[in-house]
Amino acid sequence: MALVDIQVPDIGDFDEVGVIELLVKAGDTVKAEQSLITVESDKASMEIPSSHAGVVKDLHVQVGDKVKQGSVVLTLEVAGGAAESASNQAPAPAAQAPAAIKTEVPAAVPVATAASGPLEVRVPDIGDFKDVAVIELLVKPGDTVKPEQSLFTVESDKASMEIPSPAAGVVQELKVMVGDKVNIGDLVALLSGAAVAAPAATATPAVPASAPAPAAPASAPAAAASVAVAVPAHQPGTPTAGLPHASPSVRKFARALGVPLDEVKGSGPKGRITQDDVQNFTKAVMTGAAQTRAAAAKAPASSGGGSGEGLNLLPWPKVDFAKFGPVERKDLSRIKKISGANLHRNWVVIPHVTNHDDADITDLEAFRVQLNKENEKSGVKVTMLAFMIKAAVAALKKFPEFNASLDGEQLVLKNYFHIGFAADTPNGLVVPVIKDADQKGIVQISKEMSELAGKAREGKLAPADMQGGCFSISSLGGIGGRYFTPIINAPEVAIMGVCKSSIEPKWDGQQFAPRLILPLSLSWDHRVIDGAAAARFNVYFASLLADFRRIAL
Ligand code: CAO
Repeated sequence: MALVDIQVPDIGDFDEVGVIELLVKAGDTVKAEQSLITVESDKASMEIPSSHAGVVKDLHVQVGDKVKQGSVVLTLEVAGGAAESASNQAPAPAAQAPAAIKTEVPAAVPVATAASGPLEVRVPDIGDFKDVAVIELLVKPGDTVKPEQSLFTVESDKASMEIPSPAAGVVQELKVMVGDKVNIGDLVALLSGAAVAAPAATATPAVPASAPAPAAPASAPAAAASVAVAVPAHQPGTPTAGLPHASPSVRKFARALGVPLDEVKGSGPKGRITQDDVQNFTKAVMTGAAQTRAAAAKAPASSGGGSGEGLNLLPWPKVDFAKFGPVERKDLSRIKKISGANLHRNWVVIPHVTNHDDADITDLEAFRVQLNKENEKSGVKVTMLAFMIKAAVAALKKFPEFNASLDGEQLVLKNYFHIGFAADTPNGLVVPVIKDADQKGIVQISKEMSELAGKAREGKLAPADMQGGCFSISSLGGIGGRYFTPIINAPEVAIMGVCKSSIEPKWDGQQFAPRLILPLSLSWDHRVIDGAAAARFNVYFASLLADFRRIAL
């Protein structure tokens, strides 16, 4: 047995760095290259690895200490001769190991493509590595990022590193995917609206001194500065805003355990998540003291806290269809993939009930036809759906629990009236939303609906066109059918489905009279709404369509 002092190696451009995490304790057995402590400067965090295998005898640093090259981190008891042979193969620890340092690397190198164009983000000098694999994307197109915010994680056989953004901006495009291999200089992302931080900062290497400074293209800092444009305001609440603060090794550890890091509370400096935090979170979940959000979503709070068994379904049948006849395969459209996943969740999570009813729209249809004749030249066709949107607003005002969303064990009651309508498009179903329908007239609603339906068919709806809905209407009236069960568009709690109206004989007290009858199918969330309220909602909604003057009462 021999004792070896493990020292801080050459950590590049830093005088003194703070110890922010101890990754081992006295008595631990460590392998060569295993990380011992994490240090952090104002530019980067790094893990200091062990140059030898052995057992930790004494730790010489504590969290909060400042260390620099040559500081003794700990004393290791190594197997006889190993110390000698290790030091025979390589210089003293202080001089070795830079290649094994796990580090958050300098901000990716920005390259301006044009004065007004997006900023090209390239892989900076990440040290002695070639062909490192992208293992995690930490942002997605549309995300607003801050300077130094990590964009993605790469991993070689020795280290995992997070590549930070060189500037604030909006991620316009990601040029890499998980599994891709990257090298210094590779284009990884385009940032729009980017304003580059002080060029000196992006050019300063935060890697071991043995690695050359980031090979920024000659024009980079100056050109980057010249593209500085208005930086989009940082939007709290966007997914990137809450990116968990953790070192690469803690991220790796959490990934290995399947722990959702964004749900772990960090106890380290500046809220940094430590390995202990991840362990404690895991313990809490295992003992039932805590629940992950994914588990909570499977068993919503109002169902009693998630003690239910899983669905325990049979596997999906795997059939070789070609055995039975010719087939062709087609990818699902992007909209179908997204809406399918949402519909599936809503159907499985929400206890749906559907009440069917009828509305006599004889007079309303006559009025609508007359209106359209009068306004033939206006170019706006008043639709039955516009009247239904107005009737829905009145019904939501009368029955506020229909204009609500569940948030855990609370009901969020809305004082605004945004009504979505299902639109059938060649690529699938979308639900554009008429905002503030309570403040708009029938003609304006008809006009907006026709514009939104047109945009939907052309695939030009913006996300904002489909957000904020309180209640939805799905009309199959132009197509056919009698009744159906619409799926609630979560987090809304009810949806009105309408089918094709038809003339039916109705008893008026003395005789049968031909009336135009509209079939209604109201699906509602039984966690929020009761059957009696749903029946009342339908009766009221139908009464408004039967005599639209009631809407003014
Ligand atoms: N009963 C009888 N006829 C009706 C009707 C009803 N309930 N609703 C509409 N119609 C008539 C219209 O008057 C129109 O007739 P004219 O051309 O003679 O004037 C015709 O049907 C076509 O109407 P439309 O469908 O173009 O207009 P709309 O306002 O009724 O609907 C929109 C617009 C965007 C909702 C519709 O085009 C659409 O996409 N519907 C499908 C929604 C859907 O897919 N729902 C299912 C969701 S669950 O998978």
